[in-house]
Amino acid sequence: MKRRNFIKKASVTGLGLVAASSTFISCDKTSEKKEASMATLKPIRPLVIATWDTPLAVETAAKILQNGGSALDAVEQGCRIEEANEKGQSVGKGGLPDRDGDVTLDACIMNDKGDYGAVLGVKNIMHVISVARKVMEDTPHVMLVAEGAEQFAVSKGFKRENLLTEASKKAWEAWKVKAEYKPIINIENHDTIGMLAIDKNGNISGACTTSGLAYKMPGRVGDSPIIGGGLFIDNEVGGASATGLGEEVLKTVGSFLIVELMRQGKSPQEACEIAIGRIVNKPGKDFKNFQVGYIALNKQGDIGAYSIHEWFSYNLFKDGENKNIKSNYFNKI
Ligand code: SD4
Repeated sequence: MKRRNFIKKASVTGLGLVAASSTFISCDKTSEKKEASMATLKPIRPLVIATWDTPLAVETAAKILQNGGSALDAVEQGCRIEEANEKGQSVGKGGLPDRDGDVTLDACIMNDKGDYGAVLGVKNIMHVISVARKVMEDTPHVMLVAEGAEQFAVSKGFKRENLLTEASKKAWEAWKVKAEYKPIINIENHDTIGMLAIDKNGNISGACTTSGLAYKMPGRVGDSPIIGGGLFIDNEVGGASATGLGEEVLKTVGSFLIVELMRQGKSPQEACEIAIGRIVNKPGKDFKNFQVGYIALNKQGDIGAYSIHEWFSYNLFKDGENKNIKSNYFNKI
């Protein structure tokens, strides 16, 4: 469609173009390419997508966007809901501990300018997503780990608290009886939260927060706080986030891969499927006993989700509705 016609059609159908042209300029500055990308634009409305069954977190983020807030504030506040939810045993307070009984948290956040902040292996601080934001905004660094991150958090006014709830302590004590160390497929439909959002200006940010694998080796860190692994945002293109066995996500740099595939023209759904394919199609890869799930969105507000096994779902706030949706998956036995 010619640009002139598209704009005419948009105004007839009442579509609001959030088309500050600078938002859509990509590396390729030829006018034809720009015209083509303009023609595929849909109206951008506040949109939030998050891993698993996380309705309250998504609703919290969506409210911020509906009130004109930024995608960055939305994803931070959304993730804080899960961090404070003691029933969720993979995130924040109530997270399952490592082998030694210590709850250690990982988180990262990325804004529309491509800035990034992360904390790894942090004990005693519940809202690590906000500590990650402080790393991004108040330090010249991108990552702080363990005691250094905890000290930094305390210096910024975060309070130390015990993150091991009675329920998680009991589960750990039961695990210790056999102390079998193997990652399991999540079938509880609730886990690490990765969240992506587009605000009214069409800007994208993302966040990811987790307590990592249950009963992990002390010091083990997965994909969730690693740029390009558990999360990647490129405001010209879109964003992606991961959940599941972090080692497999990291070995394929999953979220970065998805965003780069979208940059090359793949839809978010196609990109998620290719990224899962990179894992399961490795020669001899036995993927039966682990799960990986991806979510993605692009600049136009199209979304994608795909996992290795069944049971992965995501919460989506779009067009004013907040829904939990079952993801499509690879292993249809
Ligand atoms: C990790 N990816 O630490 C996280 C764990 C997770 O669903 O997402 N579990 O490997």
